[in-house]
Amino acid sequence: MTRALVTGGTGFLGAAVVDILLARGYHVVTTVRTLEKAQDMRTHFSSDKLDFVIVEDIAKLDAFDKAVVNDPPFDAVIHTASPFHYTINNIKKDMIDPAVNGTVGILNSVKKYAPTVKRVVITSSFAAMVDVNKAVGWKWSERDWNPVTWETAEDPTNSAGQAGYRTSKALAEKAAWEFMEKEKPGFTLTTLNPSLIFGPVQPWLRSLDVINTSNERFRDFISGAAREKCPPTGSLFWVDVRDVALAHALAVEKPQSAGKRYFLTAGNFCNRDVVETIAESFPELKDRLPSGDKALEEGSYPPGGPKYGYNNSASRNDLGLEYRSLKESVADTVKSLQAVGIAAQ
Ligand SMILES: *[C@@H]1O[C@H](CO)[C@@H](O)[C@H](O)[C@H]1NC(C)=O
Ligand SMILES: *[C@@H]1O[C@H](CO)[C@@H](O)[C@H](O)[C@H]1NC(C)=O
Ligand SMILES: CC(=O)N[C@H]1CO[C@H](CO)[C@@H](O)[C@@H]1O
Repeated sequence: MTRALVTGGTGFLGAAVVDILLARGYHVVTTVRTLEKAQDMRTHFSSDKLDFVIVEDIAKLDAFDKAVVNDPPFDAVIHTASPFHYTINNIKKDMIDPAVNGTVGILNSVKKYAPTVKRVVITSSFAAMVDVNKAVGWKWSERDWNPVTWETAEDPTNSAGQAGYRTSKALAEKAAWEFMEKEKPGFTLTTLNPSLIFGPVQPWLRSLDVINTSNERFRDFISGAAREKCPPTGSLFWVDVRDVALAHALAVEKPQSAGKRYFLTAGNFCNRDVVETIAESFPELKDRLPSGDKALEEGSYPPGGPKYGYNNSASRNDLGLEYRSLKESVADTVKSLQAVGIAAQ
């Protein structure tokens, strides 16, 4: 049995990672900010498979010193915890510190206190790959790096709004690879770089905060909030949360993933596709959805279709990942949101 520490297990992605690890027979300990956060999850899984450890503030460099120590000891650590929202007051304090210190901090703690750990997997992001200078038509893959540095992060255009999130993820992933290079610890690192994540929320995540940045467009579609006007798509690529979660397990299990980063995406999408897929699968929701070319205009691909390509073959070949279709993902997302009571049915 593999014993794994998962950080951020009550987040949208972290919960899916815990779910899939337990299904694969792992013993899992997950970090939570408060024990209350763990209550709902506790009722879902028996305590001989799943445990909790409190880590209040992931931005503290020694935050994980105690959490990485377990009896029996861990074989693997999966770090999914990182802030993901665009409401930032202080970019350094609210975004960059938690992301970078959390990442370097956990690597340090594992090196110092958890010598049995052989594999560490970190959730990075497409945000750590984005380079706005890439020409239209570029084919994105894990070879691409966001060019931001600590110096350029000081420039407000690199740290306001969405750029702040991208900067924090890029600097955190760079710091992780620098740590590996410099410290040469006894474990290997794999980073995973998912694009925008859709997909069902775990049934034990009942509160509104699970909607968050990833699924908020679905809430607006099925509640009728976007009926008059489809919001702009805002992202190039999407991927289902269950595929991203499985990739974390596979990265622990497959030796060929050691020392690599992987771009995780199922492909291009636009909001118009999402709306039309919802209408097809849930005809009863039709009058809440934006309809007609005028209402759907902003959510459509630019004329000629998606402007950027992608290459996800490393994730398919090395990890053996097969990506779910948009139709399946959208249908399951809507059902899961209805099941947790988001937007009346
Ligand atoms: C994050 O780490 C830096 C040093 O790398 C330190 O100056 C800063 O105080 C840390 N932030 C927190 C919240 O501990
Ligand atoms: C796609 O990525 C794989 C793995 O990195 C690489 O071997 C292959 O050449 C790439 N294919 C194209 C068409 O760019
Ligand atoms: C779990 C999680 O990341 N929750 C965040 C969702 O987004 C709001 C802001 O819109 C944050 O306050 C939560 O922390």
